[in-house]
Amino acid sequence: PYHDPHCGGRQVIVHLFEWKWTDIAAECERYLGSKGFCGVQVSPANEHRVIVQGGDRPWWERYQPVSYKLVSRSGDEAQFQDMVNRCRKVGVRIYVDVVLNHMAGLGQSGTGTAGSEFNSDQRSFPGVPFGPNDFHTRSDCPSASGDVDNFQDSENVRNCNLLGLVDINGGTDYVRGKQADFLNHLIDLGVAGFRCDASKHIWPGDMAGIQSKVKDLPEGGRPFFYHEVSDFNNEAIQGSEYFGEGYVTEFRYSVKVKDGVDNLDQLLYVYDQGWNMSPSKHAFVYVDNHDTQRNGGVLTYKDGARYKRAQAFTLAYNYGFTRVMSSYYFNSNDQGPPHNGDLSTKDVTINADGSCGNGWVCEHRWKPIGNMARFRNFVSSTDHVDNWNTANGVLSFNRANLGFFAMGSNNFNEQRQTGMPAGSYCDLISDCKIKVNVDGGGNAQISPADGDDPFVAIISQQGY
Ligand code: LAG
Ligand code: CA
Repeated sequence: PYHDPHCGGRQVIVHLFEWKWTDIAAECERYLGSKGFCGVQVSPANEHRVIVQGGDRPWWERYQPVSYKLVSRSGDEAQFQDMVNRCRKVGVRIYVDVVLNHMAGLGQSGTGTAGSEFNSDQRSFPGVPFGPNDFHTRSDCPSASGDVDNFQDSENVRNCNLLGLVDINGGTDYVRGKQADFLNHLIDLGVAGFRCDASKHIWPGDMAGIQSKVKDLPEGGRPFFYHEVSDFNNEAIQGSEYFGEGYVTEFRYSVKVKDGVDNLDQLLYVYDQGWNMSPSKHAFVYVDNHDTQRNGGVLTYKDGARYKRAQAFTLAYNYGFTRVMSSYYFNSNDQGPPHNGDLSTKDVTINADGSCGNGWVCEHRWKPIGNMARFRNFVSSTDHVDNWNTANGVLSFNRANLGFFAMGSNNFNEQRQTGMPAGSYCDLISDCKIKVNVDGGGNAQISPADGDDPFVAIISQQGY
């Protein structure tokens, strides 16, 4: 019931990490709408701590909520509303990262981004309001330190303080009501769903209790929910515990796809049931996210061509619901978004060649990534992958007779079976700079428009 993203059949969400609401609105209008993106995952929209260290504001201050007022580093409520409206006009929905497991860290007090006071040690958050009764107590948590420190014990994982962040008790009607009010307010403003932060640390029954108080969207249907749960088959908590509550992030996919980009035959097994990976209909998949791109073990924008291969393949293949990461350049893990002298976030600027400036990477504008959204939208009505071929280091396959995709590590020129009806098709990767001619037997000569981007993608959609 929580699996419809409500974006008219579109299939790709982009995480515009740390972008301001004004920039997201502009990006919907100038790029995302026309490229066929379903929606944008936005950084937490609610009031959070302000943390200044070494002349910078780390990105992670937004994972320390102070209240559910919609004033954050990305903008205020009026700007948020304007973003939702403008994106929606071009067919793009907003999905909000909601932090429901905890409030700010222990030992902290002061004023949040909306001016609300707070004191974590006293469990005092008058901006909600939450008080001591709304948090797990020392006796709820079996760990010696009070922190989450034993992932083999679900009481420890769910009742203790994650990273010292004071842990909300989602077991009461009051707390569930306050959190549902927050989500319902966002629905009133026109959002289509939620990325739920740290769901592993929230009892599935509490999550279900909150979600049952969340209303349908005004146009009908349940909001789209996807839950952040990392599961590598070695802890007490399994992603499958949350299947009833929405999609679940599939961290194992990011590892599998990294292994596959340099070993193309491995890619066929990227959904590895031997690893107990989630079935496609429950799996929320991505090459990297804002945490894993800092923690290592996955491909990121820093990997260049290999990253493009992993991301283009992910969008072409038939596994899961896909999210694309869009980053800013960083050297240290704590480094916040590009900022002005007063530490406010810099605007996203667009260069003449379509890339971004001011320190923003904009992976979603890289051609083999952004131009694959249309491909995934069109082929999603089939679950088939046919004519898998990895000869000469070039992977190609088709999705029934709807689309054909090929990629290599270098420029290539290959004769391939495309599975497509005879015709002349636009190469999506190059914005139709070249055509691919398929003969009556489904065969075509395949060569990228630009050897620096060794990909070809075609679809049998009218007009392409
Ligand atoms: C998440 N998903 O389940 C977020 O994706 C992840 O980015 C969040 O951690 C985490 N859960 C909690 O919402 C991030 C940073 C942490 C940071 C935390 C709170 O990765 O490093 O912790 O946000 O700001 C920071 C300090 C810790 C400290 C804590 C409390 O790094 O050392 O203990 O604050 O003061
Ligand atoms: Ca918890």
